[in-house]
Amino acid sequence: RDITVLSGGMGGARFLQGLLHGIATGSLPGVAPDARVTVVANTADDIWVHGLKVCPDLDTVMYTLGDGIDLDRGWGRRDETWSTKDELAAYGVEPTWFGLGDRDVATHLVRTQMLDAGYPLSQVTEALCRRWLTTPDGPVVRLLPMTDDRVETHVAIADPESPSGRRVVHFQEYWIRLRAQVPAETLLFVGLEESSPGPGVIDAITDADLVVLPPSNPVVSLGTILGVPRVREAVAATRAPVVGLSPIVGDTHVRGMAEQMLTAIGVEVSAAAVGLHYGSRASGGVLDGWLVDERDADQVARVTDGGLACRAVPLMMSNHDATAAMAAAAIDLVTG
Ligand code: GDP
Ligand code: FO1
Ligand code: CA
Repeated sequence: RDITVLSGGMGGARFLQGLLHGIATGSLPGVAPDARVTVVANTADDIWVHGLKVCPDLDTVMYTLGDGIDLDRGWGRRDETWSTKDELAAYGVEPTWFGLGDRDVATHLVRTQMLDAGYPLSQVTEALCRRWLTTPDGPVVRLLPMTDDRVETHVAIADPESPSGRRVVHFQEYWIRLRAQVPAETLLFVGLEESSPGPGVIDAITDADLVVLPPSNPVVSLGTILGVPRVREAVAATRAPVVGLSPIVGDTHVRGMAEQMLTAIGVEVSAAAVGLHYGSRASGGVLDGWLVDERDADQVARVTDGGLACRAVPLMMSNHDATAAMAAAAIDLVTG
C-alpha cells in the first residue's frame, strides 16, 4: 500500500514517526509492513538567511525521521552548538534572532551550493536524504518538496510608525522574533499562485492508496501545500480515501501558532471548524474523514452534518504507540 502524507514540520514529523511505527509493528488495519510512505512537505516556511537557503519543514521531517533532530526544541540538530550564530551576532549582522546551528549550517551550505549549481530543490532534498533517510532496506520515506519554486509565507502586522499602519515580516520573524505575540492581520503567500507542483507530487497523491492530512498547521503548513496550483484538485480527485487529524484540541493548538493563523484567515479555532474548512470531498473539499480529540467529542455531530465521517479518539502524540493508534483510527475511519 502506498501512503502519501502532506506535512509541515514538527506536527507532521511526529505523526510520521507514529505512522512508520504502526507500519513496522503491523498495527494499522489493512496496511502491510512493506507499505511505502511518501511525504509532500511544505516549503513556504523557507527563508534565506546569511546567504543560505533554510527549509525548516523539509529539515524537520528529514532530521526527525533520520534521528538527527533535537527532541527538546523539535527543530534543528541534536548536540548543536551556536558559534557561527554568535560570531555573526558579534559582527552585528542581522538576523541575530534566527537560530542558526553549526551542524545545521552544513545542511544549508550543501543545499545552497546545489541550488547555485542549478539543481532544483527536489534533487537537493533527494541528495540530503541519501544521508538521513536511506537504509539498507531502502528509503525510510520519500520526501518531496511541495514545489521547486520559491514560495514564502509573510505576515502583515500592525505598525503605527508606517504610513499604511502595517508592516510585513517573514513568517520566521513573526514566529521566532515576535513569538506570534502580535496579531497576524493578513497572510501573504509570496509566489504560491505562480508555483508548480514539485516532481512526483501529483502522482504521489493520485496513485496513493491512502492520503493523510496529519495534525499539521492547517494554514501555513497544509494550507500552503493545498495552495500549490493543481494540488488541491489532485487531493479532491484521487481514488484514495483522504483522512485528516485535527491539530486543534480543546479549541486551541497543542503548540505553535495555528490559533493565530486560523484567526488571520477568519476560521474559528476549533477541531470542527478546521475539518469543515478542509471540507468534505462530496461538497468540493478535500477530506472523506476527520478525527477530533476525545475532548472535542461534542463537535463530532457538527462535522458529520458537514458531510464528513468523524470520530473522537485520543489525539495527543505523546509517544509512538499513541500516534500509531491515531493513524490506525484514521485509516479505520475511511476504510473500515
Ligand atoms: P510546524 O511546521 O513545525 O509548525 O509543524 P506542523 O505544521 O507540521 O504541525 C504544527 C501543529 O501540530 C500545531 O498546530 C500543533 O497544534 C499540532 N500538534 C503538535 N503536537 C500535537 C499533538 O500531539 N496532537 C495534535 N492533535 N496536534 C499536535
Ligand atoms: N524555531 C524557533 O522557535 N526558533 C528558532 O531560532 C528556529 C530556528 C530554526 C532554524 C532552522 C530550522 O529548520 C527551524 C528553525 N526553527 C526555529 C523552527 C521553524 O521556525 C519552524 O518553521 C517552526 O516550527 C514553524 O513552522
Ligand atoms: Ca513549518
